[in-house]
Amino acid sequence: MLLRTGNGQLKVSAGRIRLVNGDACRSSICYNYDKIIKIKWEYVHMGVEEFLKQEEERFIRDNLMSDEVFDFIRANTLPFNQLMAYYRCAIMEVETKFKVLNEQFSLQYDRNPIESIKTRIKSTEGIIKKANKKKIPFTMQSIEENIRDIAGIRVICSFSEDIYMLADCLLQQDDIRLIEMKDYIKHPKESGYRSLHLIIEIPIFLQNEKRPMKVEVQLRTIAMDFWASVEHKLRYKKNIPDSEAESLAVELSDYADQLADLDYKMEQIKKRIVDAEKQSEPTGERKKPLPTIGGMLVKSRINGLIK
Ligand code: 0O2
Repeated sequence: MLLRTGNGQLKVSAGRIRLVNGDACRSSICYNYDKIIKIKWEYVHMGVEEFLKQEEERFIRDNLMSDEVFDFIRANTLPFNQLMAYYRCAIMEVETKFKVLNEQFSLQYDRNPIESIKTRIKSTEGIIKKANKKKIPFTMQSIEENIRDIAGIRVICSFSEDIYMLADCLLQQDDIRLIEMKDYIKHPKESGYRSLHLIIEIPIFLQNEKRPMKVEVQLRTIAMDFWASVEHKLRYKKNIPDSEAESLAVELSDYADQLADLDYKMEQIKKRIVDAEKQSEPTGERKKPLPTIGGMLVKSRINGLIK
Protein backbone atom coordinates (compact mmCIF):
# COMPACT_ATOMS: atom_id res chain seq x y z
CA MET A 1 0.00 0.00 0.00
CA LEU A 2 1.37 3.44 -0.93
CA LEU A 3 0.12 6.74 0.53
CA ARG A 4 1.23 9.93 -1.16
CA THR A 5 2.16 12.90 1.01
CA GLY A 6 3.28 16.46 0.19
CA ASN A 7 6.94 15.72 -0.65
CA GLY A 8 7.15 11.93 -0.52
CA GLN A 9 5.33 8.71 0.15
CA LEU A 10 4.48 6.57 3.13
CA LYS A 11 4.90 2.91 2.24
CA VAL A 12 2.96 0.38 4.30
CA SER A 13 4.03 -3.24 4.16
CA ALA A 14 4.11 -6.19 6.52
CA GLY A 15 2.60 -4.23 9.39
CA ARG A 16 5.33 -1.52 9.18
CA ILE A 17 5.12 1.96 7.75
CA ARG A 18 8.09 3.45 5.94
CA LEU A 19 8.85 6.93 4.76
CA VAL A 20 10.05 7.03 1.21
CA ASN A 21 11.61 10.20 -0.16
CA GLY A 22 12.34 9.92 -3.87
CA ASP A 23 14.15 6.62 -4.44
CA ALA A 24 15.77 6.45 -1.03
CA CYS A 25 13.91 4.47 1.59
CA ARG A 26 15.06 5.90 4.90
CA SER A 27 14.86 2.83 7.06
CA SER A 28 15.86 4.81 10.15
CA ILE A 29 12.37 6.30 10.08
CA CYS A 30 10.44 3.10 10.31
CA TYR A 31 7.48 3.05 12.68
CA ASN A 32 4.97 0.55 13.87
CA TYR A 33 2.07 0.59 11.45
CA ASP A 34 -0.79 0.29 14.01
CA LYS A 35 0.65 3.04 16.19
CA ILE A 36 1.03 5.43 13.29
CA ILE A 37 -2.39 4.72 11.85
CA LYS A 38 -4.01 5.20 15.27
CA ILE A 39 -2.10 8.15 16.63
CA LYS A 40 -0.40 9.92 13.76
CA TRP A 41 -2.76 9.44 10.81
CA GLU A 42 -2.52 13.17 10.12
CA TYR A 43 1.08 12.64 9.01
CA VAL A 44 -0.27 11.25 5.76
CA HIS A 45 -1.54 14.72 4.87
CA MET A 46 1.61 16.62 5.64
CA GLY A 47 4.92 16.98 3.80
CA VAL A 48 7.78 14.61 4.50
CA GLU A 49 9.98 17.41 5.86
CA GLU A 50 7.30 18.46 8.34
CA PHE A 51 6.87 14.83 9.33
CA LEU A 52 10.61 14.53 10.01
CA LYS A 53 10.62 17.75 12.02
CA GLN A 54 7.77 16.59 14.23
CA GLU A 55 9.36 13.20 14.72
CA GLU A 56 12.62 14.82 15.75
CA GLU A 57 10.82 16.98 18.30
CA ARG A 58 9.06 13.88 19.60
CA PHE A 59 12.41 12.08 19.82
CA ILE A 60 13.88 14.90 21.91
CA ARG A 61 10.82 14.95 24.18
CA ASP A 62 10.86 11.17 24.63
CA ASN A 63 14.59 10.62 24.92
CA LEU A 64 16.18 13.76 26.32
CA MET A 65 13.42 14.57 28.73
CA SER A 66 13.38 11.19 30.45
CA ASP A 67 11.96 10.63 33.95
CA GLU A 68 15.55 10.68 35.21
CA VAL A 69 16.03 14.20 33.80
CA PHE A 70 12.66 15.43 35.14
CA ASP A 71 13.40 14.00 38.62
CA PHE A 72 16.81 15.60 38.51
CA ILE A 73 15.42 19.02 37.55
CA ARG A 74 12.75 18.82 40.27
CA ALA A 75 15.24 17.87 42.99
CA ASN A 76 18.19 19.97 41.93
CA THR A 77 16.96 23.26 40.50
CA LEU A 78 18.66 25.34 43.18
CA PRO A 79 22.00 23.45 43.32
CA PHE A 80 22.04 23.30 39.50
CA ASN A 81 21.57 27.07 39.19
CA GLN A 82 24.25 27.52 41.85
CA LEU A 83 26.65 25.30 39.90
CA MET A 84 26.00 27.33 36.75
CA ALA A 85 26.78 30.50 38.73
CA TYR A 86 30.11 28.94 39.80
CA TYR A 87 30.90 28.22 36.16
CA ARG A 88 30.15 31.86 35.31
CA CYS A 89 32.60 32.91 38.06
CA ALA A 90 35.26 30.57 36.63
CA ILE A 91 34.76 32.13 33.19
CA MET A 92 35.24 35.60 34.72
CA GLU A 93 38.51 34.45 36.30
CA VAL A 94 39.90 33.02 33.07
CA GLU A 95 38.70 35.96 30.96
CA THR A 96 40.43 38.36 33.35
CA LYS A 97 43.68 36.41 33.03
CA PHE A 98 43.59 36.77 29.24
CA LYS A 99 42.70 40.46 29.46
CA VAL A 100 45.65 41.03 31.80
CA LEU A 101 48.02 39.29 29.37
CA ASN A 102 46.66 41.35 26.49
CA GLU A 103 47.14 44.54 28.46
CA GLN A 104 50.71 43.62 29.38
CA PHE A 105 51.61 42.89 25.75
CA SER A 106 50.03 46.13 24.70
CA LEU A 107 52.25 48.07 27.13
CA GLN A 108 55.43 46.08 26.62
CA TYR A 109 55.38 45.36 22.89
CA ASP A 110 52.84 47.87 21.59
CA ARG A 111 50.60 45.16 20.18
CA ASN A 112 47.54 43.15 21.21
CA PRO A 113 47.77 39.40 20.68
CA ILE A 114 44.03 39.01 21.38
CA GLU A 115 41.48 40.23 18.84
CA SER A 116 38.40 39.27 20.86
CA ILE A 117 37.12 36.99 23.60
CA LYS A 118 33.79 35.17 23.58
CA THR A 119 32.36 33.30 26.54
CA ARG A 120 29.40 31.01 27.02
CA ILE A 121 27.77 28.65 29.50
CA LYS A 122 26.44 25.46 27.94
CA SER A 123 22.65 25.51 27.77
CA THR A 124 20.68 23.07 29.92
CA GLU A 125 19.58 21.31 26.72
CA GLY A 126 23.24 21.06 25.65
CA ILE A 127 24.16 19.55 29.03
CA ILE A 128 21.32 17.00 28.82
CA LYS A 129 22.35 16.06 25.26
CA LYS A 130 26.00 15.62 26.24
CA ALA A 131 25.08 13.58 29.34
CA ASN A 132 22.99 11.29 27.10
CA LYS A 133 25.76 11.08 24.49
CA LYS A 134 28.35 10.18 27.13
CA LYS A 135 25.86 7.81 28.80
CA ILE A 136 26.66 9.23 32.23
CA PRO A 137 24.23 9.24 35.17
CA PHE A 138 22.24 12.42 35.49
CA THR A 139 23.52 13.60 38.87
CA MET A 140 25.21 16.84 39.87
CA GLN A 141 28.47 15.06 40.67
CA SER A 142 28.63 13.14 37.42
CA ILE A 143 27.76 16.23 35.36
CA GLU A 144 30.53 18.20 37.02
CA GLU A 145 33.07 15.39 36.68
CA ASN A 146 32.33 14.31 33.14
CA ILE A 147 31.15 17.35 31.18
CA ARG A 148 34.20 19.52 30.91
CA ASP A 149 32.94 22.22 28.59
CA ILE A 150 30.03 23.67 30.59
CA ALA A 151 32.10 26.82 30.96
CA GLY A 152 33.63 27.82 27.64
CA ILE A 153 35.88 30.68 26.64
CA ARG A 154 37.04 31.34 23.10
CA VAL A 155 40.07 33.52 22.50
CA ILE A 156 40.51 34.85 18.98
CA CYS A 157 44.01 35.89 17.89
CA SER A 158 45.40 37.30 14.65
CA PHE A 159 48.30 34.84 14.47
CA SER A 160 48.70 31.20 15.49
CA GLU A 161 52.05 32.04 17.09
CA ASP A 162 50.11 34.14 19.61
CA ILE A 163 47.82 31.20 20.35
CA TYR A 164 50.71 29.08 21.65
CA MET A 165 52.30 32.03 23.44
CA LEU A 166 49.03 32.83 25.27
CA ALA A 167 48.43 29.16 26.11
CA ASP A 168 51.93 28.94 27.62
CA CYS A 169 51.45 32.15 29.62
CA LEU A 170 48.14 30.87 31.00
CA LEU A 171 49.42 27.42 31.87
CA GLN A 172 52.47 28.84 33.66
CA GLN A 173 50.21 30.51 36.23
CA ASP A 174 50.31 28.58 39.48
CA ASP A 175 46.56 28.48 40.09
CA ILE A 176 45.86 26.82 36.74
CA ARG A 177 45.88 23.04 36.36
CA LEU A 178 45.92 21.61 32.85
CA ILE A 179 43.63 18.60 32.55
CA GLU A 180 43.92 18.03 28.80
CA MET A 181 45.25 19.79 25.73
CA LYS A 182 43.91 18.97 22.24
CA ASP A 183 45.91 20.55 19.45
CA TYR A 184 43.58 20.66 16.46
CA ILE A 185 45.94 23.16 14.79
CA LYS A 186 48.83 20.73 14.44
CA HIS A 187 46.35 17.87 14.03
CA PRO A 188 43.21 19.27 12.37
CA LYS A 189 39.95 17.31 12.56
CA GLU A 190 38.76 15.47 9.47
CA SER A 191 36.24 18.26 8.88
CA GLY A 192 39.15 20.74 8.64
CA TYR A 193 38.41 22.19 12.10
CA ARG A 194 41.40 23.90 13.68
CA SER A 195 41.79 25.34 17.20
CA LEU A 196 43.83 24.73 20.31
CA HIS A 197 41.64 23.33 23.10
CA LEU A 198 42.66 23.40 26.75
CA ILE A 199 40.62 21.85 29.51
CA ILE A 200 41.80 23.55 32.66
CA GLU A 201 40.87 23.74 36.30
CA ILE A 202 40.84 27.09 38.03
CA PRO A 203 39.85 27.90 41.63
CA ILE A 204 37.07 30.31 42.43
CA PHE A 205 37.01 31.86 45.88
CA LEU A 206 33.60 31.78 47.57
CA GLN A 207 32.58 33.07 51.00
CA ASN A 208 33.98 30.10 52.95
CA GLU A 209 35.37 27.91 50.28
CA LYS A 210 37.87 27.59 47.45
CA ARG A 211 36.30 25.59 44.63
CA PRO A 212 38.17 24.20 41.61
CA MET A 213 36.12 24.56 38.39
CA LYS A 214 36.68 23.13 34.93
CA VAL A 215 36.76 25.47 31.94
CA GLU A 216 37.28 24.72 28.26
CA VAL A 217 39.48 27.28 26.52
CA GLN A 218 39.43 27.35 22.72
CA LEU A 219 42.15 29.44 21.10
CA ARG A 220 42.01 30.12 17.37
CA THR A 221 42.88 32.66 14.72
CA ILE A 222 40.33 34.96 13.08
CA ALA A 223 40.46 32.76 9.98
CA MET A 224 39.89 29.57 12.00
CA ASP A 225 36.99 31.22 13.81
CA PHE A 226 35.40 32.39 10.57
CA TRP A 227 35.63 28.87 9.16
CA ALA A 228 34.27 27.22 12.33
CA SER A 229 31.27 29.52 12.51
CA VAL A 230 30.29 28.87 8.87
CA GLU A 231 30.84 25.12 9.23
CA HIS A 232 28.86 25.10 12.49
CA LYS A 233 25.86 26.55 10.62
CA LEU A 234 26.01 23.75 8.06
CA ARG A 235 26.32 21.14 10.82
CA TYR A 236 23.04 22.19 12.42
CA LYS A 237 21.01 22.70 9.23
CA LYS A 238 18.54 19.88 8.99
CA ASN A 239 17.01 20.34 5.59
CA ILE A 240 20.10 20.06 3.37
CA PRO A 241 19.99 16.97 1.12
CA ASP A 242 22.75 14.46 1.96
CA SER A 243 24.55 14.83 -1.39
CA GLU A 244 24.69 18.64 -1.06
CA ALA A 245 25.84 18.41 2.58
CA GLU A 246 28.60 16.03 1.51
CA SER A 247 29.83 18.29 -1.29
CA LEU A 248 29.73 21.34 1.03
CA ALA A 249 31.76 19.44 3.63
CA VAL A 250 34.41 18.56 1.02
CA GLU A 251 34.59 22.19 -0.14
CA LEU A 252 34.76 23.46 3.43
CA SER A 253 37.59 21.09 4.26
CA ASP A 254 39.50 22.45 1.26
CA TYR A 255 38.84 26.06 2.36
CA ALA A 256 40.10 25.19 5.85
CA ASP A 257 43.44 24.22 4.27
CA GLN A 258 43.48 27.41 2.20
CA LEU A 259 42.77 29.52 5.29
CA ALA A 260 45.57 27.73 7.18
CA ASP A 261 47.87 28.61 4.29
CA LEU A 262 46.72 32.24 4.45
CA ASP A 263 47.27 32.29 8.23
CA TYR A 264 50.83 31.10 7.62
CA LYS A 265 51.47 33.75 4.95
CA MET A 266 50.09 36.55 7.16
CA GLU A 267 52.32 35.34 9.97
CA GLN A 268 55.34 35.57 7.64
CA ILE A 269 54.34 39.13 6.71
CA LYS A 270 54.14 40.03 10.41
CA LYS A 271 57.61 38.55 11.00
CA ARG A 272 59.06 40.56 8.12
CA ILE A 273 57.51 43.74 9.51
CA VAL A 274 59.01 43.01 12.95
CA ASP A 275 62.43 42.23 11.40
CA ALA A 276 62.33 45.38 9.27
CA GLU A 277 61.48 47.41 12.36
CA LYS A 278 64.38 45.86 14.28
CA GLN A 279 66.87 46.62 11.50
CA SER A 280 65.92 50.27 11.19
CA GLU A 281 68.03 52.66 13.31
CA PRO A 282 66.36 53.52 16.62
CA THR A 283 65.91 57.29 16.61
CA GLY A 284 64.69 57.53 20.16
CA GLU A 285 61.55 59.33 19.10
CA ARG A 286 58.34 57.71 17.93
CA LYS A 287 57.87 57.71 14.16
CA LYS A 288 54.78 59.18 12.57
CA PRO A 289 52.45 56.34 11.55
CA LEU A 290 53.03 55.41 7.92
CA PRO A 291 50.27 55.27 5.34
CA THR A 292 49.19 51.70 4.57
CA ILE A 293 51.76 49.51 2.85
CA GLY A 294 49.40 49.13 -0.12
CA GLY A 295 48.98 52.90 -0.25
CA MET A 296 52.76 53.42 -0.27
CA LEU A 297 53.14 50.91 -3.05
CA VAL A 298 50.57 52.67 -5.22
CA LYS A 299 52.20 56.03 -4.47
CA SER A 300 55.70 54.85 -5.45
CA ARG A 301 54.33 53.28 -8.64
CA ILE A 302 52.60 56.53 -9.54
CA ASN A 303 55.85 58.42 -8.84
CA GLY A 304 57.66 55.96 -11.10
CA LEU A 305 55.18 56.63 -13.90
CA ILE A 306 55.44 60.37 -13.49
CA LYS A 307 59.26 60.21 -13.71
P1 0O2 B 1 29.37 24.04 21.38
O1 0O2 B 1 28.02 24.58 21.09
O2 0O2 B 1 30.43 24.63 20.48
O3 0O2 B 1 29.75 24.08 22.80
P2 0O2 B 1 34.67 16.29 25.15
O4 0O2 B 1 33.90 17.59 25.32
O5 0O2 B 1 36.15 16.47 25.30
O6 0O2 B 1 34.13 15.22 25.99
P3 0O2 B 1 34.26 16.38 22.30
O7 0O2 B 1 32.87 16.91 22.15
O8 0O2 B 1 34.68 15.30 21.35
O9 0O2 B 1 34.43 15.73 23.73
O10 0O2 B 1 35.29 17.56 22.28
P4 0O2 B 1 36.04 18.25 21.05
O11 0O2 B 1 35.64 17.64 19.75
O12 0O2 B 1 37.48 18.23 21.37
O13 0O2 B 1 35.52 19.73 21.11
C1 0O2 B 1 34.17 20.03 21.09
C2 0O2 B 1 33.97 21.49 20.70
O14 0O2 B 1 34.93 21.90 19.73
C3 0O2 B 1 32.63 21.66 20.02
O15 0O2 B 1 31.69 22.00 20.98
C4 0O2 B 1 32.87 22.81 19.05
O16 0O2 B 1 32.80 24.04 19.73
C5 0O2 B 1 34.30 22.58 18.64
N1 0O2 B 1 34.40 21.67 17.48
C6 0O2 B 1 34.97 20.45 17.46
N2 0O2 B 1 34.96 19.93 16.22
C7 0O2 B 1 34.36 20.84 15.42
C8 0O2 B 1 34.07 20.88 14.01
O17 0O2 B 1 34.35 19.96 13.23
N3 0O2 B 1 33.45 22.02 13.54
C9 0O2 B 1 33.13 23.06 14.36
N4 0O2 B 1 32.53 24.12 13.81
N5 0O2 B 1 33.39 23.04 15.69
C10 0O2 B 1 34.00 21.95 16.22
P5 0O2 B 1 30.22 21.36 20.92
O18 0O2 B 1 30.06 20.46 22.09
O19 0O2 B 1 29.98 20.75 19.58
O20 0O2 B 1 29.21 22.52 21.07
